[in-house]
Amino acid sequence: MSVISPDKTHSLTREQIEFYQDNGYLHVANVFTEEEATFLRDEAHGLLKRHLDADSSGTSFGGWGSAKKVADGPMKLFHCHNVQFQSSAFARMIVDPRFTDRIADLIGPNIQLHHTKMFIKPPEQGAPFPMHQDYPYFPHENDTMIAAIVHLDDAPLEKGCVRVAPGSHKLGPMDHLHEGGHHLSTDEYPVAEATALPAKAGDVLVFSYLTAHGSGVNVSGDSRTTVLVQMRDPADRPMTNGHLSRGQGMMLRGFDPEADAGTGVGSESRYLRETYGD
Ligand SMILES: O=C(O)CCC(=O)C(=O)O
Repeated sequence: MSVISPDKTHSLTREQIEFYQDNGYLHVANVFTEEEATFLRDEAHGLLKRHLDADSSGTSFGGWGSAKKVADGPMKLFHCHNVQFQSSAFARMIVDPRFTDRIADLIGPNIQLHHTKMFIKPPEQGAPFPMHQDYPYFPHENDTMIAAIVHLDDAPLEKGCVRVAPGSHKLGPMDHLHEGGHHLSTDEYPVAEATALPAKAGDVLVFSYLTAHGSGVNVSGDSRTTVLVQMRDPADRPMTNGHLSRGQGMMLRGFDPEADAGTGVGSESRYLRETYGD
């Protein structure tokens, strides 16, 4: 199968699309093969090792400040944004039609990258995420923003798998507390009571940026390794200038109908020009 082709080669079923519309999330199994997931996992852990060897600041941290409201004790999380600039394996992963063709059934034919984020939740003390919507981090006019979490190893319950509040996307933007990251009240929305979504290596978990989600502590003996890809319809405009990042605006599928960046070497996207001027 050629990946450079106008053909749409992968689709979600009608049931999957309706499930996503009703619940605000979807678990798509086997998007990538086990072998591919193993290769990508090795790339992720290699990348982490390079960062730790170089003592890169921020790679290792205690999780969001608000994680302390979910669990006691010292917690740890490894993370890295925009991994496609650090390993070509991830550049290929985010434009793979097995991935993007299915996302197109939810966003539309044109898919634009917002950012990517690798998380490695280390064994035994992998930090949790309190329940939250992603909306407060980067609100957009048409709410097309979707996160897809690509699982590079198995994420059973004990590894602190992702959890969601099904149907919460229909509530619109919810009130968040803004300490140690934007998050919902941990009393009103305890992460332990949300629907757990254990996943296998190669599975992709998709949810709207309005779907409340979080995850528990990794209490297992193995790391939980994921790459989150945040994507939008290119015609959906940001309402704030926050959360800009390298690579934002890259087309993963289709084209940008409003592209006006010009042809020169300084062809910054319209988002960057609106933010920083010409
Ligand atoms: O990977 C997880 O466990 C949750 C990540 C998350 O909630 C986020 O990045 O917004």
